Amino acid sequence: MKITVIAGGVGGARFVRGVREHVRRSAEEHTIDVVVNTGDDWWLAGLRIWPDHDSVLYTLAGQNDEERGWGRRGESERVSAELRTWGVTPEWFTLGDLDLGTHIARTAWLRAGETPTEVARRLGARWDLGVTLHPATDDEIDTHIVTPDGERLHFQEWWTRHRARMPVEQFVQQGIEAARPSPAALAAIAGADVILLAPSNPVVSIGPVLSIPGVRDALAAASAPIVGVSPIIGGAAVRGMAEACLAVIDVSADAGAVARHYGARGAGGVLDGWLVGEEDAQAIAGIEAAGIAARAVPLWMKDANTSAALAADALDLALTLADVG
Ligand code: FO1
Repeated sequence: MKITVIAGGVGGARFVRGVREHVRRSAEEHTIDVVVNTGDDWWLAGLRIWPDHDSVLYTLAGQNDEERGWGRRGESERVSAELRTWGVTPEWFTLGDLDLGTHIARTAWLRAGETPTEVARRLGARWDLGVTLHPATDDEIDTHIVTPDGERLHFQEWWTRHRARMPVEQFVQQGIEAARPSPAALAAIAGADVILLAPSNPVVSIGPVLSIPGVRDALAAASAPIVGVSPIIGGAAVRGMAEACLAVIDVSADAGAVARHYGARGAGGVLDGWLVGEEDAQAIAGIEAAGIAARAVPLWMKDANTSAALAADALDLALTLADVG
């Protein structure tokens, strides 16, 4: 079975790890393609940083810092101190020594003319990930926030320096109008037997992927059922600051509202099915009324078992929908 996951950062990485774990436990042949968000990406100290991609890469490689949720395990910060002293990186954004290795290699390949898709292939080849990572687009679509008084800030500054506390008028993906989905991302969507939306931030992780001209059409045309997993459990985001982001686009932080935000595929949206936490079972009626099949299952990904079980639940709903589709 060909599984394609649309994912962002930490929550997405954990979910993809669960899908891989489930697949490893099942006898059937599977491939897993991950279409990863590039809206978090930015240039810093002349290096191209891919936070969401690197979260998935390091997590699947077993090289991630599980506590911090980003960067490499066993990291040191000798060069980072020098970069700060030279003033090329700010106090509020740390590039660890091992992590710098990734950014320098990536930037060297990009400067040599390789596409982000090709660079992602090279980075992933170093470890036995069990999945293939595809940047959603080979174009730059860096997310910026626009404050109520019109000031523009890269998402990373808002997120890491201001911890999402600075008021936001709107999120914009800079350059989105001219962006196109990467050919690999389109192939992963068109060729999938099942498409899953990871429980990533709907606004700054899944949102930018869906805003790339052509992605929504590709999802609408996909023969695979599309099932998403709620990033909100019991009215609160599992990680990160999804509530702050949802408030900006006037979507309430609840499992049903996020499903309706994505919309039913039959009504111009992207979802056929949606998983909510057992705590949110009362949301199911409203989700089904919007034309989206829904189930309440355990959503907390505490370890390999719970992550694999969540993946199994998502695939099970997708296959049920494929049968009736
Ligand atoms: N997040 C922080 O809160 N502080 C940091 O200093 C920081 C550095 C960093 C370096 C590389 C990288 O790939 C991610 C990094 N992050 C940091 C996390 C990043 O801002 C977030 O993971 C995503 O952009 C949000 O999903």
